[in-house]
Amino acid sequence: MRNIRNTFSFLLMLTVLLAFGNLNAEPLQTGLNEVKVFGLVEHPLTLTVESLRRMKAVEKGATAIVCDSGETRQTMKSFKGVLLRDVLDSAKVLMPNPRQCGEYYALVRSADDYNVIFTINELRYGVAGDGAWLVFEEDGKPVEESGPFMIFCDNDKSNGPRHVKMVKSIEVLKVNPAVP
Ligand SMILES: Nc1nc2c(c(=O)[nH]1)N[C@H]1C(S)=C(S)[C@@H](COP(=O)(O)O)O[C@H]1N2
Ligand SMILES: [Mo]
Repeated sequence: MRNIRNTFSFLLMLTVLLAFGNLNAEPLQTGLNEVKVFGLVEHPLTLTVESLRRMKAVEKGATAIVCDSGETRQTMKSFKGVLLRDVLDSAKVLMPNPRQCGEYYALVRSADDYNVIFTINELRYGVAGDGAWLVFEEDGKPVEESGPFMIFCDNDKSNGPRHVKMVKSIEVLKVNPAVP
């Protein structure tokens, strides 16, 4: 009897602890409070808002997310993020044969499986390198519905299609040849 009572009060305590523990957690909608960077990299990373703040974080002004149709889907007064190129440079892409540099890419995956690739070459040598941001703050606050992390390329002609909300991970991969 005593044992049963002890077990019961233990379970009750555990439930209360878990419930209040959750209330104290950051108010994130998706529960995705980190971005994993892995694959063909020397240093796999687990990025959080705090670790991104310690990187080369930049704040930029008013920006609109414009769909392929021309429709403006979202406007931001400002946003803060780290260049995807800088994220990949800190993970250090493993490329044993530099002649194959054109075959590497970063696959950005989201919680709802809307995924986008950026090639390593376009990030290093093209305009997307200066425009593809891993964003963790918008309008001076944590990114809400689309966050806590999103990636988009602010110099894309239409930046909606390569806007990835609820970013979960960034995988570095090399293309696989198709089987003829
Ligand atoms: N995770 C995720 N990101 C996404 C999408 C999506 O369905 N899931 N839709 C994309 C599209 S097509 C556009 S135009 C922009 C803006 O879409 P929204 O109006 O649904 O936010 O987000 C992009 N990012
Ligand atoms: Mo879109």
